[in-house]
Amino acid sequence: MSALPRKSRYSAWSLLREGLRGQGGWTPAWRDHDPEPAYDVVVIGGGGHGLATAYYLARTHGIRRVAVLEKGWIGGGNTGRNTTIIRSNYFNPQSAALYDLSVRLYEGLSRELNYNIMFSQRGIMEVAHTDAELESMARAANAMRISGIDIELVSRQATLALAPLLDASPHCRWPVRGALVQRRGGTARHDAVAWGYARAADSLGVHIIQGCEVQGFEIEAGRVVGVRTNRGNIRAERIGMAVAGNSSVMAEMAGFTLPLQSYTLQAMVSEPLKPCLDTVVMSTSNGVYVSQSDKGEMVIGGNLDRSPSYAQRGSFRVTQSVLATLVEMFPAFATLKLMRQWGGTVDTSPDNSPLIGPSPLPGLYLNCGWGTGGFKAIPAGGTVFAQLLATGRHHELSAAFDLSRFATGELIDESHAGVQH
Ligand code: FAD
Ligand code: PYC
Repeated sequence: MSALPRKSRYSAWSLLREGLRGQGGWTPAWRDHDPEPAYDVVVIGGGGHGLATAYYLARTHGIRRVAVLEKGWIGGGNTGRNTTIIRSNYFNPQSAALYDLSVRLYEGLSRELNYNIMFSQRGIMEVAHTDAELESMARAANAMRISGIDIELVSRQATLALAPLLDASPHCRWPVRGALVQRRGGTARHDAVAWGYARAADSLGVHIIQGCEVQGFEIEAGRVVGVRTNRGNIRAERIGMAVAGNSSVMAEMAGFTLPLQSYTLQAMVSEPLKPCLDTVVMSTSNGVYVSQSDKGEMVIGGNLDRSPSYAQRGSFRVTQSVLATLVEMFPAFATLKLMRQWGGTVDTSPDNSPLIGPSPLPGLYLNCGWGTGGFKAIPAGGTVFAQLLATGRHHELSAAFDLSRFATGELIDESHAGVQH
């Protein structure tokens, strides 16, 4: 087993004691540090990718003079706003390899971090509503199987058995023809992923610095040597940016542009229900998906709001169309009350694949462009980005995602990889 963060010191008695005396004896899961003048590596962005990168830098590469700079609070970006779907059913072999590494790392993550991330492999399914859709799914399934992904094309009957609340009536709006199912897919608790990596990184000596906004870069002889922040300047040998939703803004500060567009992706949760859906259901053609959280809420999402925006809320038009389609697919949800709706800003690339690799500014490295699907990629993204930052060279799984693909034309088109592209 790898280097472990400290074991839980809390028994049932200590929990009761803390509850009665107001939690005064609990130690924070990670420490608050003031920035030091210099580190070996600075990671900008305290979301899942930034925190995982810092953890693997320390654990795998033994680099412990690492700071994670977060302008707000850790996990307060898309990591804490997403609908937590984890899967590796991607079409291209490069994507399948990267995302499947992530699923495998998720499978061991609670143990690795000694922190319960509540990974629930309840399976994910993409429903086919037409025979043509079923045919493309069959072809996609073959491609995924060649890449070693555990994907199954299942019959209408099996689909309805997995999600009995789907409308199965003969003249329904969205007939169920079958589905693409990945049984190892599922969901995890998003905050726990951020907190687990933060605690583990902290215990290995990483400085997690919240309320620290990067506002510019220090450049000497054409190379970045540090960042300017609201808490002073910090020098570093290498700097990684994992600032989903803000990547283009940060690139502009560094003097280059990225092939990214920023959009709002929204999600909603209903009032809690008794357990009624024990898998994740997605309808790619409708741009709608739903799962049930451990609290019982239906977690609902859909397509991007298609006007570039930095607003973290989304338009009512999209909310309404997602919900209308959901109710057409699941008539039983028609009377559900919606509790909350929110949005996150996602950076999407032209081929819907991430950008990982050196930036045009020497010393600055990119982990961005995950669009609507980067939560599932956190453990793998952290692994490959840590290797890049530690050595200056790509991990074998990240080379294909280098920015240079937009010059060579070697794109990795994943435009059909999710409901929301
Ligand atoms: P973030 O978690 O956004 O972290 C980036 C951090 O950088 C933020 O905390 C931000 O405050 C910080 N930052 C920005 N600028 C600066 C600065 N100048 N200085 C310092 N810090 C800065 N993906 C899936 O795989 N499955 C899903 O089901 C899924 N559902 C989604 C649903 C919604 C509604 C949304 C919005 C996204 C969803 N995603 C999903 C995508 C996923 O959430 C993201 O791809 C992923 O969380 C990106 O992680 P990150 O660590 O790169 O970014
Ligand atoms: O990447 O699986 C995904 C996803 C689902 C909803 C948003 N992203």
